Amino acid sequence: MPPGFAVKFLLLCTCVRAVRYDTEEEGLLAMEEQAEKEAVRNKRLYFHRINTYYLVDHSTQCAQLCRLTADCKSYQYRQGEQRCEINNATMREFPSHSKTLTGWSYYKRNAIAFFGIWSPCPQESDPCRNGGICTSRLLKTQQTEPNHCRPTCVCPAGFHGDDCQTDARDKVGWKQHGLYAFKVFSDNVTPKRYNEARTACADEGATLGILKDEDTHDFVLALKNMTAPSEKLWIGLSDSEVEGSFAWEDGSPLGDFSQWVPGQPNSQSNRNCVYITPQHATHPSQWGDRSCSSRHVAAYVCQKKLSFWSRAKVVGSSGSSDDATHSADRTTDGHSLTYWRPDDSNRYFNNW
Ligand SMILES: [Ca+2]
Repeated sequence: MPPGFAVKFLLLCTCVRAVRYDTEEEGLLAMEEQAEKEAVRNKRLYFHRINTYYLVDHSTQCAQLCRLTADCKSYQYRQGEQRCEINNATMREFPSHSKTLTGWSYYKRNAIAFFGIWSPCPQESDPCRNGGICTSRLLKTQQTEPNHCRPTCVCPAGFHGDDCQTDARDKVGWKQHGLYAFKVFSDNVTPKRYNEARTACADEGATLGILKDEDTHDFVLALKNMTAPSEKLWIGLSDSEVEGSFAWEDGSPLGDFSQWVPGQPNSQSNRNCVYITPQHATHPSQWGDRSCSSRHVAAYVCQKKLSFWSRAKVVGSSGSSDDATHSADRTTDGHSLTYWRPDDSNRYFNNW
């Protein structure tokens, strides 16, 4: 540990009020510039990945995740996928394990000069599980964050809960596919109408499944065929808003991908909701439109986004919990160096 780091760390955890970080953004920009100079473009290291994080919208965040992971020796980031991979080895150690792959950038752990902007938690007060990493948020000035000695857990995709203790990837039927978890529900005794299925998904913190590509479609079909192969299945697609103009539940129009049964949709104003046909149908596992109030569709699929940040626990510097819990959604202010902002505060959280 460099000597300067230890000093900064001590200052952080004793909450010394005199510490000011007016130049945090300049600091980040300088670090980012330096790191980008050291990036190895279009390279990815294989076989040494110890964690993957999604929804990481900047390489600097990936640097932080590496920095806060004890075993991290290198990291790689793909902007297009907002994907950050943490490795416990370097390309220099395993040159034959690196491959050329467009879009990836590879960095050594120390690509970013580090001067205490981010701090790990003391081990004794680290509540994070399942690969979650613990960090203290640190903000621009002492005025904007009076309680800056608060470790929070950053959960890998697929985990959530205060301490990243909940594994959402494979629990009670939810299965992870990319950034989402899907679950097929079925009840052929009291089948749900489309809107009832939509409400049932909302009760799960989810939406009806959005199957914009073949990969996702096949994934959902596999789920369906495990639990409800003989049922029809509502998906989150309808033309209720504008007849003939099908749109997904997220508001986006039906794109290039579709799996209509030949002759469907038959564009009737009383057939606005889309289902997938049963496995034994004449045209198995394809799409048809039918009345949204039909009770002949006994299954539906819900999806929910797996959050990179979920609920972040706030603990005191002594390690004791307090009641404050920050829902750390990503900010929407468009600032490239702004990461997440707890939504229970209107202060100038510009970091985490
Ligand atoms: Ca219609």
